[in-house]
Amino acid sequence: MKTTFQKLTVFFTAVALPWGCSSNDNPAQPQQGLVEVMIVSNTFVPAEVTITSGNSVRWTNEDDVQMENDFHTVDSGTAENPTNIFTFTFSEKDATAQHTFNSAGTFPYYCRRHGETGKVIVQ
Ligand SMILES: [Cu+2]
Repeated sequence: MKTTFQKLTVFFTAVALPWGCSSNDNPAQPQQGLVEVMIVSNTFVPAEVTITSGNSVRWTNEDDVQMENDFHTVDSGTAENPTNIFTFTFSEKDATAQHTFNSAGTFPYYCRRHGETGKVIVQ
């Protein structure tokens, strides 16, 4: 009886492991409320966020652009095809801007100064 129980324990541990891994890593799960994106070293972090329609993304510039007389932008669309839904310029550290996404879709954006890109997926 004890031997059977031990075999069952091993069996369930083995099958439960892949499920545990997948539930810890689910990038498609939409975020609610105000979702934060940082601009760090000319990179959007995270570069892709998934939110539910009606929620907002807030970008914060963490780069010390003021000292270098530089800036970042968050412009909707791509450098080849700007969509002019939103355009923000960040000319100092800790500057923020936010946009509320009220319709589903995939919204790429980019910095027209350096070319870094990001994406908001609205579900
Ligand atoms: Cu930039």
